[in-house]
Amino acid sequence: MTADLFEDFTTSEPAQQALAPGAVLLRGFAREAGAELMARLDPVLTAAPLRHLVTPGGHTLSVAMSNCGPLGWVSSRSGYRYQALDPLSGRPWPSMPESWRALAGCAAAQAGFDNFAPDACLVNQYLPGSKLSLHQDKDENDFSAPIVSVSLGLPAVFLFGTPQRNDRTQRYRLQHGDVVVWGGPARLAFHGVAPLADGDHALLGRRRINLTFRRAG
Ligand code: MD3
Ligand code: FE
Repeated sequence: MTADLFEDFTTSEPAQQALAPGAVLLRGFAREAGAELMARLDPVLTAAPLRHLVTPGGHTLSVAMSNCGPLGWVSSRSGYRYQALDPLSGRPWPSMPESWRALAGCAAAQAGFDNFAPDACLVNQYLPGSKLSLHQDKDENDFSAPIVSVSLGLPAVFLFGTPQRNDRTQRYRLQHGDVVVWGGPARLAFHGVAPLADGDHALLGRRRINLTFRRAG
């Protein structure tokens, strides 16, 4: 009871936690920068609105997505790919905010990946009930670069397995400001997000935003 009550305030949770070989959780790494990161979100989403992508199998994703940076990840009936133009507007994706790029670079360096130079940032918006099924991120050209993920807003239960789909998964609760760096042997691990529970976050309201920084090209 007492432990639950003070979960967020104890120092029993180390600031840097290895979830698996190559996967480093930096609890609260983006917490202080949260408001600044969010201030850059509106202009990005005005230029490239959130949309529900369709998978090659014909399913519509419950997570709404957009991108910024030189390349953006898109899905359609014809497949998954990174491309320089937003298919909605026919124009380049908005540029990656400097504060976003800097935070991702610092997190990667903290986890042991120097000189991380992301050329794509996928923006995921979860509303209550949104989920992401177990998948691998393998549309990037260079698997030696890590992926850096930044969680903002409502907490989510994140599922994390191995490069074998049927291996059992670990569950972690990712909260506002948590950053995870996925590199090395964790880079091709299967992962997903359980349906988002409803709630009301002081800064973001009834949603969760996840930013993933990638070296795609
Ligand atoms: C582990 N996003 O955008 S972030 C995705 O919370 C994605 O929106 C989830 O999976 C989200 O592709 C999870 C954590 C994450 C991102 C990429 C990974 C974990 C990863 C790539 C390899 C291994
Ligand atoms: Fe993923």
